[in-house]
Amino acid sequence: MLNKTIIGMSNFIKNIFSKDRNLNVEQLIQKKTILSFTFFIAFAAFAFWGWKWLRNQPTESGKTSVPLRKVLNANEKIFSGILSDKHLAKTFPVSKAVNSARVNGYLGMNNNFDPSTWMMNVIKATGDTLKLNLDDIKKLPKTEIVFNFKCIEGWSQITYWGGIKFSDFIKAYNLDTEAAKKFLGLRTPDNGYYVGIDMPSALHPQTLLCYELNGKPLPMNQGYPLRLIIPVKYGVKSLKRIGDMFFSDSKPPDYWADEKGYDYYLGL
Ligand SMILES: Nc1nc2c(c(=O)[nH]1)N[C@H]1C(S)=C(S)[C@@H](COP(=O)(O)O)O[C@H]1N2
Ligand SMILES: [Mo]
Repeated sequence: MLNKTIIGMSNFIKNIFSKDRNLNVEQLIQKKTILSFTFFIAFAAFAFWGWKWLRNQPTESGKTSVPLRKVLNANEKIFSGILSDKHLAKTFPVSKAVNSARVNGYLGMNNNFDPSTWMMNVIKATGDTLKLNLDDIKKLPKTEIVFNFKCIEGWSQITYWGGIKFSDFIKAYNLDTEAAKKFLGLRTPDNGYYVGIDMPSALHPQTLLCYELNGKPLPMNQGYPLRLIIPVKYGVKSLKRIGDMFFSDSKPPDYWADEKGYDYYLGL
């Protein structure tokens, strides 16, 4: 009995290493089955090991692991170049826009805000600050856009906005030195919400400093008196109620990228 088993086993092993042509159909099927099973187990073990390895890698301030972050950063590089700054977002006739646009996100929109004293602080490269009120903004040619506003949470809405082109604003206030930096930083007056935007996307012809929704002044909870509208990015980047604006070559703090590890660019 034991002998039989040993002979059986040794034949079995021998068959695995035999050339196919020396085997009968049954032995051949057995060999192929064993081999594919072995490869399957080896692959699964390898994948599991890889996954364990990835999970045990250090994280940058407790978020995405470093190797994964490297891949995401590489993706960012590729997509921040291809998307956002080159193409135009699709636009629609005003009749397609919703009458009451959804309100989403209240960070930095605190109730103590006093609109009568609002000014936008444009912090220049030299360090001095240009203070502008809404009339200074409204002096520039008005641009309107109707586009599909997309939130990263999964909803989208065709909405109708009015304001000035960010690129016109840069020209009108001689901010070329500032616009030569790599990033634009924005924050609310209370610093409760903040975003960073790559300069090519900020200068994109559809990016607006926006003061109107549906032909009327922005409602309070949609960023009165002035917000960003940047159709080539997800909604998170369209900061409501601009307080400060600054320019830098390094990535400005960005609420969702810093807090949740979201992609920094969020281009569409
Ligand atoms: N100040 C401020 N701006 C903000 C947010 C926020 O929480 N606070 N949320 C962002 C997100 S996630 C989206 S989708 C849009 C929503 O703009 P809406 O309220 O006009 O729909 O605003 C963006 N700008
Ligand atoms: Mo959003």
